[in-house]
Amino acid sequence: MGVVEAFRSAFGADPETVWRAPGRVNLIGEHTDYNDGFVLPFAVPWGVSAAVSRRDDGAIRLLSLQGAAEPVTLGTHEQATGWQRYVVGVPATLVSQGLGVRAGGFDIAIDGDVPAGAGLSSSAALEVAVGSAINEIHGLGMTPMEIALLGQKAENDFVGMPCGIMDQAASACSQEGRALFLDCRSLSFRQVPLDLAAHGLRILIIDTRVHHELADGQYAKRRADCESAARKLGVEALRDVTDLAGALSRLQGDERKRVQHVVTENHRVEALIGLLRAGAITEIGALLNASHLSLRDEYEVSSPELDVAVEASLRGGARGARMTGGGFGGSAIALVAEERVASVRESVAAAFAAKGWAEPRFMPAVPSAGAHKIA
Ligand code: GAF
Repeated sequence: MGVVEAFRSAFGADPETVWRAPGRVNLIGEHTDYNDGFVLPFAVPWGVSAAVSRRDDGAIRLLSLQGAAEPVTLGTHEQATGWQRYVVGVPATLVSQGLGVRAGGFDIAIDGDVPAGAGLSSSAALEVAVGSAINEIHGLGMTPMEIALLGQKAENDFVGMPCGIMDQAASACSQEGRALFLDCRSLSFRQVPLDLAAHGLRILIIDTRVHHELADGQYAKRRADCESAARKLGVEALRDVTDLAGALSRLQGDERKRVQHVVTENHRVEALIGLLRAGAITEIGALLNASHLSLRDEYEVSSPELDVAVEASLRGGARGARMTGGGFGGSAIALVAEERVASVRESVAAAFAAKGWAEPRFMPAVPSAGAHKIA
């Protein structure tokens, strides 16, 4: 059953609107977004559809096609649990910003096909799909970037995850066939053509199927390390460090390592953009590899499974590979010539089997459209 039929059978009427918003992978620029830096994500073909109508009584009724057969009714946003928080956080944030939307007051049906636990930002897809639908039916006139900011604030304030803007921006603003080059300080962005097929290339997502539970606290800790280092260096954000050697000489321990990663990662994003602009996409592999080593050794957010996925991809003939997203599990990406895809998959599968780990899942990452209305 599709999301419109499910909405109709649960709520007895057609939805006012239906929006679909995608998940993302990040090509490069990891843990730079909350340091006012640069990122280069793109939307993936999997996403979340949200069918939405207003209600007059202030209640919110929620149905997930991947959840219980019956909708839940929430009197207030505080009653939301689990995935529901990402949904109700969006109207609750609009209310808290005084944008004239009543708390609750919606019927919402959700249908998602982002592979669960793969680190492909199903939460951002959920926020952006719901935000886009509410924006339309309330006539709020928000831009896609404003909807992304709304989703980020909902996740920060109502879910308690201090994420940056990358995932929601990728979901809201991406275009098919392009990556999104985003300056996370000014929020200006450019759509960068990523014609993999024309160069005989694929980006393979390797889902390790592992998510280490320490992830959430560690994300906040990385962010706090960066903010503390920026204060010590007297800069607004690590984006503003221009003398890396000088900065490193003034820091110690974790903060020193975090700064090393963030500053060099920003340079890698710009270098990769330069190669794409020169039509040299086949040459970006070394930057992907360097990004992974920096995330593993300086930022310390990789995991044994991600490291094995990257190393085995390279042994199998990938041109480059790295973990993607927040880390501590989830997915890696590998840039692979079409004729090497089978050998990369075999190499990674064999390496996982040798460790006694469950077989990883492989998916082609095709740069896809950002949020759009589907009904
Ligand atoms: C997660 C966050 F949600 C993003 O904002 C970003 O910081 C990413 O980790 C790391 O680059 O996906």
